[in-house]
Amino acid sequence: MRLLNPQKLKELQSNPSRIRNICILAHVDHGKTTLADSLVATNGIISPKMAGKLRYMDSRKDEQERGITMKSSSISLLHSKGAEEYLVNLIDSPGHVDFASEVSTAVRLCDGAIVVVDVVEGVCPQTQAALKQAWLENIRPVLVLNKMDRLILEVKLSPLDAYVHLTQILEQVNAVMGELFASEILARTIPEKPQSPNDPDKSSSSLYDWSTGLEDEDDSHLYFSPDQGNVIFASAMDGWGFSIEDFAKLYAEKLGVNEKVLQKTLWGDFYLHGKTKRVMKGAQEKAKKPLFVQFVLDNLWEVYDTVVVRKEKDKLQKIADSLNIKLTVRDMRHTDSKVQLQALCGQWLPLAKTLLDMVCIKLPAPYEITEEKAEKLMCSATERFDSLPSETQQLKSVFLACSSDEDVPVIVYISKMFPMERGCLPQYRSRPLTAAEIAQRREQARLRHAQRLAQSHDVPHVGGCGDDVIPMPEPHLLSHGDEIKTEEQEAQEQSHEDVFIAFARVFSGTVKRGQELYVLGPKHEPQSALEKLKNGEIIDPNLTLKDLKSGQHITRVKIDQLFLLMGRELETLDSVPAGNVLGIGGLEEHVLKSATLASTVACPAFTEQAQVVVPIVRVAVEPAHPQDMAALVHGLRLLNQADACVQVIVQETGEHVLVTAGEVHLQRCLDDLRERYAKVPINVSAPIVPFRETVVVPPTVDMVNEAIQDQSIARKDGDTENTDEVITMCTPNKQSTVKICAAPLPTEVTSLLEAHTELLKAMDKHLHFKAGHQTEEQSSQKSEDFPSDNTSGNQMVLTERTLKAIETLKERLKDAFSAAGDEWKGAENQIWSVGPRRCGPNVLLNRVSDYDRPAIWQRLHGSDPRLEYDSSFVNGFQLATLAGPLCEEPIMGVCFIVEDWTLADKSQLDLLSTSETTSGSQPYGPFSGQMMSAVKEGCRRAFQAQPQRLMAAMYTCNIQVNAEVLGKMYAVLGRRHGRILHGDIQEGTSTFTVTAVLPVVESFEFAPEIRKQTSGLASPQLVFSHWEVIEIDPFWTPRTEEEYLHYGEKSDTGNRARRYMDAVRRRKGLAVQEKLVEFAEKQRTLSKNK
Ligand SMILES: Nc1nc2c(ncn2[C@@H]2O[C@H](COP(=O)(O)OP(=O)(O)OP(=O)(O)O)[C@@H](O)[C@H]2O)c(=O)[nH]1
Ligand SMILES: [Mg+2]
Repeated sequence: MRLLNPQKLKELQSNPSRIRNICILAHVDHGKTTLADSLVATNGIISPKMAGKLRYMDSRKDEQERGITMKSSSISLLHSKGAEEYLVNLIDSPGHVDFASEVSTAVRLCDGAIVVVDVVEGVCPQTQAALKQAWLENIRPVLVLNKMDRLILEVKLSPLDAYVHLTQILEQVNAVMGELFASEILARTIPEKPQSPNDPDKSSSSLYDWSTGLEDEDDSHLYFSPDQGNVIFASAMDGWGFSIEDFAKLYAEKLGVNEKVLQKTLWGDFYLHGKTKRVMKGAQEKAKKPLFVQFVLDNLWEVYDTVVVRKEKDKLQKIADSLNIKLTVRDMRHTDSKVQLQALCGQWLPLAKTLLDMVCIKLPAPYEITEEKAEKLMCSATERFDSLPSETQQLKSVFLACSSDEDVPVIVYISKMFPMERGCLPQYRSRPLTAAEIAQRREQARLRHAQRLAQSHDVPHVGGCGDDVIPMPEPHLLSHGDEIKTEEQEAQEQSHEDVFIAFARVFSGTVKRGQELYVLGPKHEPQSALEKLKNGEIIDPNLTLKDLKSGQHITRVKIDQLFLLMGRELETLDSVPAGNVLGIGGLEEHVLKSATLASTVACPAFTEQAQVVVPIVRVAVEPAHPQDMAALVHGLRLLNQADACVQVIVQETGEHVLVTAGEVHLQRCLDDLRERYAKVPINVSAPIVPFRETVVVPPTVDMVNEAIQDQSIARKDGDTENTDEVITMCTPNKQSTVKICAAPLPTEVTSLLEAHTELLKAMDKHLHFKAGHQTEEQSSQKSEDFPSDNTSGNQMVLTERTLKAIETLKERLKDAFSAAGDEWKGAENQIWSVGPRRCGPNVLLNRVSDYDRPAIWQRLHGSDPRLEYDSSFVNGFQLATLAGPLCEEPIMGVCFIVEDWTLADKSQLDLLSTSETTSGSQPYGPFSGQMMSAVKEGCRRAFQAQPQRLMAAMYTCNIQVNAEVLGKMYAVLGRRHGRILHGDIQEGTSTFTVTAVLPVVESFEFAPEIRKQTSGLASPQLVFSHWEVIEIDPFWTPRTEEEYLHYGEKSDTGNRARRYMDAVRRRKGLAVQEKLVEFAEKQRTLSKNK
């Protein structure tokens, strides 16, 4: 029974106040999909009896098998709240960190979220991540405290203990919200008067009192609290859930207390005074039962005790009667007591109704989109909204209006493309035949039968004549029959083919079939597009994505298929008004992963979805049979389109590399590739894990913790050339000399740079942009670097906030440098460049006494002749940091200090270059190139002159284990070079929550192993956390007596860093120093000995 009929759907869709777009967010396994089942069951799509078991939204086979959700999917539900009807577009999202990008795609389309927390596990890393994502997208959350049944049956808490436990969990969730709020306020607070950089009193910004901003802001609306009506206590599996309101209503009558009062006091430190029957404060102090325990939890515990533990059926009947609930005879007879419990609680405290009611009341409708959110969608955080062209700025009001009128611009955002078997599309689905069609088919069948009969009569007669003529059926019949067959076959084949459906939301206007819209790619910029259009350029309607040249981001498309998303199915629609989530077909050729559809090119591309996971696990793939290469390439293309997080890279070597978020994600990608997209067997390389290279201060103890007497021993022996730390490099034509040395950057500086990559990128882009656009005159006029006035028009694109962030970063770097020691003082003003890619965690420091070059904070200006080659110098440094000498992995945390840079006279240089060109022989190539390679080589050698180390990417993981298997878990972690950061026992249980770090390179098969070792009790979530130095010199071999004693002559167990390094070098085809045969012995031939 479907409650949604097309007419009603249309009505609801065009009334934004009756639409709610929501998603369910939580840590993995906290019960999102189970909860979604309950909601889906209210619409009769699945039977209420199956709700919680079916996990309807997990439509993929592997999702069902593994029991985890891997993609976000949407379903439209009808909900009646009293007389009002609502259309709820519900998106179920995955909780596993590997699929965090799917959460981003879901959150982008929603206005509200249901955050689910397992009350036994509490707030977990992904809960925090989900709350943060919701926060960043400005969507309002409500909270479901799920799995309450586990507190009763599994952990066996008393109602009072459970109450205390629940308050703690609420506190944890609210702490996360508070933190988000505080960080937002701190980032938003700008010092009252933006200071111009020439302000002598510059340092006062660091004295700004941050706390004032926090105190002024009202944050009470932000927190979850049952008395605010935004918290539900539930057991999704048993199908019940309630809010404080439900019980307040119930008891207001019974106790004769005002309902409003009860609503405010049923949760919290209140108790009922026995004699006066009045609600009093201070339950804890007076050791009284809080109201919540007395009236809510006690009852629940009692029901579970009676029905599930003691299984007293007659008492169950009594409870049912007292609650006015009818239990069917069938339920009562059932041997599984959970069935009776579900029947009872499902009627007593209906989860779906309570939750959907709350969604309709507490979560905003699409037209309530805030101005802040609209700006956030249209303009990235580092740029100023008012730097957008005025046509674009005007569109903000269109977002806010959420109107579906004919004359407003159409704006649709596509957050991902998802695959669907063609056969599942409504137009291919077999539908029940109408009576007329059945009659027609019957008639056709009768005709065919009659003809066949007639022929069979004819055949013997013809044959009897001895004629060779073979009876042929009527020509038109034959062709008709054949046609049917081939058509059917084709349809069969086609039905297994995948088509891509865009997962989208209409933000303004109405999309209709047949309408023509612009497809704006993620890099589209309205400014340049508008200019081009004004210059008479038109966009060819036949263009598709693959025809686009660089700099082009727009195609045009005629909308052909619109769908209502119904979980595993789609329903065809003719038009969709603003505020709705929908599916759009036929855009494969136009959209790669995400895009904006609009009726005007003034619409900006929506800002990128927050990427929360760092894709870190790579593999190289190749077809098992070389002739399948084309199929693999095609498959990779489809996979890339279908998955927001996956990256497909073709390396220079021709290798196809897949970059994925983690092991589970990788596995899913490979399965998809094999079975769905490429449909050919493929070979997969061992996972490729990135490393970083760095230098450290010379160690003082050796591998067996003995003090090193002679520092030169610690260095590579025999390498006399490298003992000098300052490297002098000359360009091949001897016109320029640089002196460079390397040193480890203070850790604080490295982490600051690492944390502000985006900011550095924005700054670099801005400075380059400005440098490129400014005339000599302008640049000499303006000495300030980031003018905070808006006089320079559209060139001034960085927001106040970004400017302030840059200022803050500089201040913090200054602090970090001065804390690191005297030799670093003032280094922030000597930063020549950061790298690699002009935004990385390495610094090029200008300590050339006579080269007065502005630091990165400012635009390049001055008259030094060396400035001409400055960019070559910087590029040399960028190249050097991109691939280090150990195994060509990027460098991290290294400071390259340039001590000296001399350049021959300009006249001499000019002379040289002209003589080179005239004579036609350029022995060393252009000078800028020479400069670049000299710097690159200098950096590399300076790096090698220091004690070098590899850095490994580290995962953190939270593991919840029972005390009994704790030892085994430690053993597994130890074997994989992991470390425990801290471990806590959870109150009232024997469960330990352990936080550990573990190198990514050692993490493969970690989850299955730990599950095996702990008999399935622990299942870790691995999240990339940071880079860590591996404390072993990759070139180390035993040198001292003790080391020989401890590690043996070959030290084949000791050097982990060497092993990693060699593996990388081997993979990259670099030379590896190793002996294939060591201590060779002549082998005996066994057979001769017999
Ligand atoms: N005891 C109990 N178990 C529950 C409850 N809700 C869900 N579960 C169980 O928890 C497990 C995970 O449930 P799912 O609904 O798949 O969890 P999920 O949050 O969708 O998981 P992902 O999508 O993989 O992140 C299943 O085995 C459910 O049966 C509940 O209220 N009580
Ligand atoms: Mg799920």
